[in-house]
Formats: sequence, structure tokens, C-alpha cells
Amino acid sequence: MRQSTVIAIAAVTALIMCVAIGFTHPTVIRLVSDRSPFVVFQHAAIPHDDAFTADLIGDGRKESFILKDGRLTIERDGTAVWRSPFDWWVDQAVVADADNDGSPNLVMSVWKSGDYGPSRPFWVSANNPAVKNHLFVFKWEDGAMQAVWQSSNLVRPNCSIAFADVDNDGQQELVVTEGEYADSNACGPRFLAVWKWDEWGFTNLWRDSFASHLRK
Ligand SMILES: [Ca+2]
Ligand SMILES: [Ca+2]
Repeated sequence: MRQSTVIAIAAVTALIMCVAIGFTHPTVIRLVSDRSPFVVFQHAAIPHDDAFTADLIGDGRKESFILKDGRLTIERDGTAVWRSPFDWWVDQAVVADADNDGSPNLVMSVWKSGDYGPSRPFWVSANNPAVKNHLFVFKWEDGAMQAVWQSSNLVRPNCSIAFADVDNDGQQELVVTEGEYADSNACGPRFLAVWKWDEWGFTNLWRDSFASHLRK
């Protein structure tokens, strides 16, 4: 999708779950772009902990996804079928068809490094340059979780991730707010960006300052 294609779309809506520390009540902020067709509703300031259901396995039954203290647990009938590794801090998890192959993916925003312990929140190591944000794409296949794609250190951390068909082409795009590693304790959104799966990994389609698209 090129910028010209994006501009041609009349109105598009996406949901962004913006993760911010220190807030307990979600705030709905309408983001309207003057320079792009993206109309984004930001469900801001949710706690890191989260719980939702989705059918990742693809058999028509929904699994439970419980994100607590940086670890994601997937349960089925009350039994854990997968847990994120101890040395990941999972900031956010969503189930969406990230690679547009028709099957659901588990997509996680993960903070990790080689030198922080299994239970330490990422902000404790915020000054450690080795702690970086990653985007991981997995799928459930052959009875187990399989990695589809795992980013190296992201240039900018994702504060929030969401998938939506923002250009109405029938395929999902990844819509993110991006912060800066220098923002230590909370990932403050600096940029709004749209990415698309491109054979192997995501290609950036569009990025602009977050503030320029914010209108309460
Ligand atoms: Ca998929
Ligand atoms: Ca699309």
C-alpha cells in the first residue's frame, strides 16, 4: 500500500489499545488525521494486565489469554496450554491474522534482554540499553505454539499494537503507536505508524507524529 493509495481511502477506523502505566481508567480519545484518512480511536491508558478470549487454535473454540505481570498464559478449559518464557516481559498481546494467510496469529509486544531476571518489570531496567522492545508473531500449529517471525530490537518501542484493515483492501495492517526508549517509565506515544506484512516481516507504510493526529 503506497501513500497515494492510503490517501485515496475515505475513512478508516482502527482500534489502538494504548498501554500506559499509572492509569486505571481507560480514556477514549478520538484521533483524527488532517493529513491522512486514518481515523483512530485510542482506548488509552489500560493497565498492562489484560484478559481476553480468542480462537487461536482455530477449531471454533475460544481460548483464554491472561496477561499478568508480563507473562502471557493461554488456557483451555482451565488448563494452561502455553506460557510466555520467563525472560520475556509481554507488554501486550493480540490475536489477529498478522500475516494475512487466513489463520489467526498471536502477536506480542515483548521487552527482553539477556540480562534481566524472570520477574523484573521492564521499567526496572529501563536505563539498561540492552532491554529493548520486540514484536513477535506466533501461530498455533501441530498442537504447539510456533514462531512465525520475531523482530530484533525495534528502533522505537511500540506503546500499543492493533490490527485493522485500514485501507479496506481486505488485509490486516498493523497500526502502532511508537515511543522512544528515552521515555523510561512509560511508553509515551510519539508516532503513529502503519505497517503491513510483507512476505517476511513488516514493511512500514506510513508514519507521522502522534501529536499531529490527536484531537480530543
Ligand atoms: Ca495468519
Ligand atoms: Ca488492509
